[in-house]
Parts: sequence; C-alpha cells; structure tokens
Amino acid sequence: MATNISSSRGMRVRGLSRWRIPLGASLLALAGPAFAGWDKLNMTKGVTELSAIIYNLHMLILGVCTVIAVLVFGAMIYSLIRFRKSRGAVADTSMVHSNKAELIWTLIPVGILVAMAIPAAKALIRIEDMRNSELTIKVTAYQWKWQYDYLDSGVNFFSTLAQSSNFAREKDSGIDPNTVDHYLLEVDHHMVIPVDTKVRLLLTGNDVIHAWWVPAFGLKKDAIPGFINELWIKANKTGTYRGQCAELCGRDHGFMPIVVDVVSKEEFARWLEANRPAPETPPAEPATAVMPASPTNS
Ligand SMILES: [Cu+2]
Repeated sequence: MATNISSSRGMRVRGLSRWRIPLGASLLALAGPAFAGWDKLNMTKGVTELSAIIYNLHMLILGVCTVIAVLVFGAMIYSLIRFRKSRGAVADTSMVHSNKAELIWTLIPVGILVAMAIPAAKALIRIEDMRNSELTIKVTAYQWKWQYDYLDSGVNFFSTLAQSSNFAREKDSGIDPNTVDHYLLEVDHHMVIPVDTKVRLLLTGNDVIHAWWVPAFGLKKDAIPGFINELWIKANKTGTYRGQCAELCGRDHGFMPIVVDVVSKEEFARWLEANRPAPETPPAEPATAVMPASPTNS
C-alpha cells in the first residue's frame, strides 16, 4: 500500500515536472502584460528639463525611503520572530534610558533629512529660475477656458473644450465617449511652443482660482485672480501634450483641458507668422467737404 502511495506520488511529481516548463513559460507570458502597466504607477519622466530634474529627485528620495523602510521593518520583523515569548525570550526591564541610543536615533535621521534637503533645494531653485527665457506667454484662466497671449508677438486666442467632447458630454447625447478622440482632453485651439526653447508662462485668473497642469511638463501652478504666477518649460521632444485644470474651479471644472503642441523652431516661426494679428490701419482722414459755391447774383 505504502509502495502504491509513494509510487503514485512519484508519478504525480513526474507529472508536475512535465508541466513545469510550460507552466513557467505561461506564467512569464502572463507576467509580461501584468508588469507592462507598472511604470504607470510611478510619476512620468516627462519631456522637459524640469520634469527630468523632478523625476530624478523623486526616484532618489523614493530610494532613500525604501532603504530606510527595509532596514527598519526588517529589524522589527526579525526581532518579533527571533525574540518571541514562546521561545523563552524575557523582556529586559533594566534598560530604561540610554543617552547613546537617543543620540544615535536622533542624529542619523537628522543627517538623512539634511542630505535629502540638499538636492530638493537645488531642484526648487532651478524651478523658480526664470532667467534667460526666450518666449513669454500670458495664460489667463476663465470659467471654463484658457486664454493664451504671446506677449512678444501679439498672438492671442482662447482655447476651449473641443465640440466633439462637448456634444458627447451632454446628458442623453447618445454619443459613446469611447468613440470620441481624446474625450475631454481636446481643445479647439492648441497652445503652440517651440522645442528646446525656454518658455516662460505668466499665469493668472479672471474669476476664480484655476491651475495649469500638463503632467509631461512636470509642473502645476495656480492661476489666481489678481496675482501672476510664473513657471517655465523647456521641452526637449516635439509632440502633443495634454493636461487639465487642476483646481476645483466650479461646475465645469472638468471641461477645461489644456493641449500643447511642441513643434520645431521653424514650424513655430511659421505658426506665429500665420497667426499674427494684422497691423492696425490708422483711421482714414475724413474727406474735406466741398462746399457748394454760393450762388452769385449776377
Ligand atoms: Cu479651472
């Protein structure tokens, strides 16, 4: 009987080993798509100089936090298991105070915090450094649209939710939002900026507080009525980047997206020329009225 059991177990094991390779391969195949979305959990690296700095800082601090978490929780879990009561561990009640221990657990965290503050302060200073910008755009937020004013060239336009999204969002529109391209993330007029150029944005609001946010640019700043906030972008990759108002600004807060086209410098120059307002023609001089000759009595 025992032989039977062992032999049947042996068969089962052999049977399993036969399946091991295909099983492993299919698990790997499943893991591929499962892990494919993991990078989406993290913040985006973005396409600008600042977004890269912010991403690298985030990864550095995350690394420090992870090492601390592993060390602290590792020591804690190890102690809980190794010195458990069932193994005869007896609490040490004699140690009530230790200057040495207190110094260590104060100085080490302070050292870590100071070390982390250095790269964080460097990144903050870089974010606020508006010097040497090559193009300035004033961005005014309204309920619920954006106005872009290219201060150096006079190009000025409003950017509102695209009609396709606007129709689809209506109650009982009968339009499936999944069929609408970039649903709620498309506008009628894109903001256009040149690649590899330091662009300064001056943000303000005309009614309530809004916030201008394009995740790929790594920055989000409030647009406040009566105030000017600044941020700068230096995109290193052409493309279309989308964002949203990130401040709860009223009923249609979800319907004022931001779309930015980063184009080559030549293409930007052409776009600017095509959209430049026509020079104002001075009003024509009023024609001098010709007085009828007074009738003469002859
Ligand atoms: Cu808003």
